[in-house]
Amino acid sequence: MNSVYRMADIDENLRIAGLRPLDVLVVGGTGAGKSSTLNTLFQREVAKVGNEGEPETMSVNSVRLNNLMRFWDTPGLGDNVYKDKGYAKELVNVLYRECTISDKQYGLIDTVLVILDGSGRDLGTTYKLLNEVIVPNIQTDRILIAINQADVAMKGRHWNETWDCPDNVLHEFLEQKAASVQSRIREATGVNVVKPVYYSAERNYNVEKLLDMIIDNIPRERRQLKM
Ligand SMILES: Nc1nc2c(ncn2[C@@H]2O[C@H](COP(=O)(O)OP(=O)(O)O)[C@@H](O)[C@H]2O)c(=O)[nH]1
Ligand SMILES: [Mg+2]
Repeated sequence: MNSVYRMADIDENLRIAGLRPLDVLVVGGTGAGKSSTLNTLFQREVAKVGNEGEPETMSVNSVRLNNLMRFWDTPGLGDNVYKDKGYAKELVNVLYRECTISDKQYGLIDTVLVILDGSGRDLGTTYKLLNEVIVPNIQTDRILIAINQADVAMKGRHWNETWDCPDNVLHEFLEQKAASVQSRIREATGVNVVKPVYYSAERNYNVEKLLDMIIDNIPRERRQLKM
């Protein structure tokens, strides 16, 4: 992804909100592809990618895409209960981190991007993360959902290797998956999220759609922590 992608739109949306940069917290289960997503967005290795169930991201790190957007990579949820408690605590800490602008305090994180592994069926970890950690600690219209690993959503079948994109069957499957994730999140958490984007960090497929979702949903105002 080009670091000047839709720069004027981002700039304009941030100006309306009085924000700069946009701070995006990236969360999700271990292995969903959070770090891979950042590497693809940045077109270089900004985050360590795990393998064989070995999570690589041990703490919260931030990287700037340009002077308008900053992403916060986090370790995953779902390794074990003990670590999950630590993870939840760390996320809550970040969600309550403050920044000072013109002598006023605001929440540092503007948007939470929840990444799902599109090849898995189990959404339980993500519902738990949303219900227990995210929803209680940030306004729900700041939560965005994205489905990664679109290339292996049907176990690698129906991926068109020539064009490096889904064929019609997989495309239809992904459309339905996005709609069903959206409605299941509504049922499980009560949150009306915008329709999730599906993409593949590994194949660099639809990654611009992921950025579009973030850019088009930039909050209209700074985040108040004390209400
Ligand atoms: N097939 C496929 N594999 C992916 C994709 N994104 C990430 N992976 C793989 O999933 C594993 C976990 O990725 P990682 O970015 O470390 O996940 P994280 O724990 O959420 O940060 C790695 O082996 C990646 O190569 C994708 O879009 N497609
Ligand atoms: Mg990671």
